[in-house]
Amino acid sequence: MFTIEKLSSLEILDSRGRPTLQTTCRLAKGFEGTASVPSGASTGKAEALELRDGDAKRYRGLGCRKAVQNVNETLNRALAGRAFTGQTELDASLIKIDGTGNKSAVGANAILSVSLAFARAAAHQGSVPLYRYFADLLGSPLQSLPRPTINLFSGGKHAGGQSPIQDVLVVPTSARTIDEALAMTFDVYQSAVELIARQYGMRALTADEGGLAPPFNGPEAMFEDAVASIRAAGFEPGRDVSLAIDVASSHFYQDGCYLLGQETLDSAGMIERLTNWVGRFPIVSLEDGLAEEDWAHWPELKARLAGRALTVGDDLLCTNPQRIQRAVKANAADTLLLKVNQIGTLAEAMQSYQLARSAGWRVTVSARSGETEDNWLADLAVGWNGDQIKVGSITQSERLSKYNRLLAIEAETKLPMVRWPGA
Ligand code: 2PG
Ligand code: MG
Repeated sequence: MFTIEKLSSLEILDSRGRPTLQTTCRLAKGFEGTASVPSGASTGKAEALELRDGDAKRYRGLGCRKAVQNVNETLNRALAGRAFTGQTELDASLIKIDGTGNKSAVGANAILSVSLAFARAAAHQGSVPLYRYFADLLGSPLQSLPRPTINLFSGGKHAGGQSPIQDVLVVPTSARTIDEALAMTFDVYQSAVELIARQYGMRALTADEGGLAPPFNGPEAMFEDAVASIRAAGFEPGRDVSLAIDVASSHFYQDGCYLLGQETLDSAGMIERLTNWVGRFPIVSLEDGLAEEDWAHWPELKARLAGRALTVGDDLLCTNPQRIQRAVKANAADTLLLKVNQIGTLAEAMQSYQLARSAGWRVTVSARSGETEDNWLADLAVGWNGDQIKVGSITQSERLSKYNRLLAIEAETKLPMVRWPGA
C-alpha cells in the first residue's frame, strides 16, 4: 500500500519561460517523488484542460497559481492520509475529485503533477527505477528502448509560422543503439547548421524545441535541406537516416480546406500532396497529415501511406481512449502519438496505450513543445516499450535531459533499441 502523507506544489517555469507545476508527493513511509508537467503550444481541441490563472497582469494570464493551490489545498485535503493499492486507484480518485470530463475543475496540469509525483514516490518505496515501475504498471516486461526521432527543422506554431508545417525530424533508422542514434543525429544537425549559414545567411537560431528555423521557401525546401544535411553528414538518406514529419495540419485547416502557404487544398488535394512528398522524400512517419476534425479522410490517407510511412495521430487522437477507439474502428491511423498531459493521468494514458497496442498500432511517446528539465518521459517510453520517442532537437537542456536519461537507461539495462520496420 502507498499512503499519501502530503502533496505540495510549486509554480516553476518551462522552457518557454511560462509557468507550470512542480509537485512533490510524500508517502507515509518517508518516500518522496517530485515531478514537473509539460505544456503544448500546438494543442489539439480535445485535450484535457490546462488550468491557467487568466490574470492578464501576471505572465499574460498564463500563471498557474490556481492549479498549484488546487494541489496544495483541494487534492492534499482529499488525499492526505489515504492509502492506495497503486497508481490506477490513485488516478481514479483524482478523476473522481475533479468530476468533469476534461479535468477543468482542478486542472489537468494539477492532476497530472500529482499522478506523476506519486509514480516517482511509489517507485522509491518499491526500490525500483522509474522505468521498471512503469513496466510493472503495464504488467509487461521491459523489452526494448524507443528509437529517437529528433527535431531538425521547425515551422508552424513552434517557429512563428514562417513555414506551414511544424516539424521535420531525423529518424536514424540504421542506428542500433541510443548512443549511435544520437551521435548520427549530431552530425546531421551540425551539417544542417552549416547548410543554413550558407543558404540563408543565418546563425543557428532555433525554435521552441531547438529545431533550426530559417525562412524556408515552403515544405519541399525543408525536406530538400534535410536530405542535403543527411548527405553532407555522410549518410545515405532513406537507408541510414530517414525523415519523420509533423504536418500539424489542424492549425492551417479552415472551413474544410488546408491553407498550405499560398495554396488552398481540399482534403483530396492534401492527401495527394502528402503522398507526393512521401514518394519524393525519405519520409517514413507522417503525423497529423490531416486535421483533427477531418475524420472522413483519415482512412484514405492511411491506406495511401500503408507500407511506406506511419500514419501518426496527435491532435486527431489527443491520447484520448474514446478518440482512439473511434480511429481504430475507422481504420484512420496506425500509430498513436502518446502525450500524457493531453489526457491528464498515467492510468488513462495507459488505457490509450493499450487500445493502440491491441489494434496492432505502433506508439510514439512524445514530449511537448514547452518542457522542463524533468526526465520522466524517458522512463515512461522505456517502461511502456514505446517504438519511437519524440523529444525535440539535440540541443537545449529540457530536451537533452530526456536523451541523457535514455543514455543512462541504455547503459544500465543494455536493452536493445526497437528496430525500424523493414530496416
Ligand atoms: C506536437 C508537439 C510536440 P506541442 O505537435 O507534436 O512537437 O507540439 O507540444 O506544441 O503540441
Ligand atoms: Mg504533433
